[in-house]
Amino acid sequence: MNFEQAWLDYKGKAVSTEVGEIKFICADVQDELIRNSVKELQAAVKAMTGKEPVLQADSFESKAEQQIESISLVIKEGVKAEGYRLLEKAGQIIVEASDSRGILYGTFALIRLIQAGETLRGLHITKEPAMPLRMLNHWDNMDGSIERGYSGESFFFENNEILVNDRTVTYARLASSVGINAVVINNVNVKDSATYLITDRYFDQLKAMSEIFAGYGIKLYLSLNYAAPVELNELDSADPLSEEVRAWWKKRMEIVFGAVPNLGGFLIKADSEGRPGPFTYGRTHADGANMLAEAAEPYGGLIIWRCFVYNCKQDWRDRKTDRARSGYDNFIGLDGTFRDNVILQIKNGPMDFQVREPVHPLFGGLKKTNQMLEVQIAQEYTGQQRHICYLIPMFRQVLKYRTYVQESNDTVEDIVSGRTFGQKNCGMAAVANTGNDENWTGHDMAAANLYGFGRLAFEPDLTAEAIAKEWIRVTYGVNKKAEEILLNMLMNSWPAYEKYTSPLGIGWMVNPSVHYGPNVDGYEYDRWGTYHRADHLGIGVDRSRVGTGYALLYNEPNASAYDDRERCPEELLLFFHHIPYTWKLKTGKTVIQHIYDTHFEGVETVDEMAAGFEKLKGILPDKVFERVMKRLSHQKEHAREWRDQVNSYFYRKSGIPDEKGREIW
Ligand code: GCV
Repeated sequence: MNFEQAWLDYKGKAVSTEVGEIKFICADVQDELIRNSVKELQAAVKAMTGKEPVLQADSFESKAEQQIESISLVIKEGVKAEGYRLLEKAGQIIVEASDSRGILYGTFALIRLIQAGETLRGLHITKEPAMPLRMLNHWDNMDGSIERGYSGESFFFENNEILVNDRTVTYARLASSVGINAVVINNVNVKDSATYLITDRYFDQLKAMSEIFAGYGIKLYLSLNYAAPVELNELDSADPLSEEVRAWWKKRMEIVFGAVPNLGGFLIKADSEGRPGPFTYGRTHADGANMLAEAAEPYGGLIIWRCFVYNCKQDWRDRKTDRARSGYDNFIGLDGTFRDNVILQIKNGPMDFQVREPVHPLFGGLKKTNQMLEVQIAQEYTGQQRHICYLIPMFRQVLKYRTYVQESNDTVEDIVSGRTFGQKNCGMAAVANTGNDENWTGHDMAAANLYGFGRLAFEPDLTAEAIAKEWIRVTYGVNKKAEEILLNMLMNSWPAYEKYTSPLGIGWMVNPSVHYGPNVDGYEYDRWGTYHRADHLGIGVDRSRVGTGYALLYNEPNASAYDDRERCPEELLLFFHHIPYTWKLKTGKTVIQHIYDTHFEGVETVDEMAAGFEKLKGILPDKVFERVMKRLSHQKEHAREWRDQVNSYFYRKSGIPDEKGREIW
């Protein structure tokens, strides 16, 4: 299948005027990453100017200081690992870094500047990545399907085989161009053939893939089946304290790390949604994770252990069990018991990637454990890449959230960057939104989330707006009108989606299993622990001290604020409290009126987005325009469906009419 180059399509892009003069690239290309940096630069400059710069080994003394004639890639101490410096001196552009990954990131940064038409004169920029691990988690299955995939099939797997081809290389280029340095290629729900990824059935292809990744500074990771010794028919137990099981994993790790160079380690979903884990043997998550970590340790391997553990067979009548508590309750008592090469991977919120959730209380709860933040750019609950929903503003809010785990350096960003506890094994992972669609992400606008995630993990101080602007420029060139319209669409998209879907932090209200489209009671009488508890008087889950007590899992002052319905941030009000429809919000509106108003407003914003986008006909490539327009018309219609179902449901429950007398069914 054909595929596009997304933001690495350099043709026809606006260019800094100085670039036309670049004749030479100077670099010592012993290292593959530097070779790839040079290749990228040559291709970029050629596509943008028509002239390919010549590679020369020696550094270049500019003779004509008036022009910028060369770009030099230089390994030099001075910037932190993986960081880079960009300088312009007497007509020479220098990309400096202390390692070759830094050179690669610096090169891509330079290309971005050129694409965005920035001047290169007087360039003096130093950047160092905030987070050590900047990771993509693909939920790709080996039959080619993708769990929660909305952009076609997998480009890693097909018919239980691993695919290694041109697309692998372009993928690696795209990922590394935004600073991604780790990729898990298979679904965390490891079943069937995927269990065999750690056997010689797949080593040749894995090796080939991992070598391509290595050339772009990316470590390959695999999701692991916790019960592999049993499911591979080699042992009859996976008990983490059994000597036989421990020896099995030691041998297995020796074999896998020996066969697949550049393997970073493993991601594990255990005792969650039917996946096997140490609970089967009466053991803890620490027992399980540490067993694997000990086995992987000689090879520098990391064990990334997910905290998404909850009872998915709850009785909806039970008001005491609270799914939101479960990640915390399962892991907090294990703080400090994990080996140094274990990282706990924690979803941004305690439920499951809803349009609005509080920050997971394990951030700020755990003090002696390596932690990673998991977000989802696959838009499972946020419009499935048929609706526009630019998620970087949400991720940034999560990163900037103060946990009060200590007086300063206490934000989620501080924790996952290693600043809070001095940990080096930490970072941020996103569930990927790619597939084998021509444009990689199904919705062209969803590429902003892929791009933005990498950029944010590298530089969390960039604003969501700055990232969006940058993405627009590098993808569609510098065009004022396109920038204004697309930026507006992206920045309004998450607020709009929140408005026309579930209100005030309550979440869910989607069709079970597919998680698309409105169904207010879809999960109300189900076993998944995801309820809104609406009756004729009010709505919301009481998670205060007199409810499930979840609010008190936070450090002060967050705990008291969440616990108190008067002080609870209103966007989370129904997550924490059961509130009467007549309750007055700070805007002066009642909860019910807020529900009606936001649902009408959300739809209006989508209409405005679509009207704005229509003006880009002839400005964006036709193909892109058609694809986005088609999705926007679906979004317009589908947002109305959300609005009407949610508004009608609450009107019928409460019997309270809309003050503005609009049509409610
Ligand atoms: C990979 C949610 C999704 C599942 C997913 C799970 C997880 O429940 O709906 O498809 O499984 O999260 O994160 O493990």
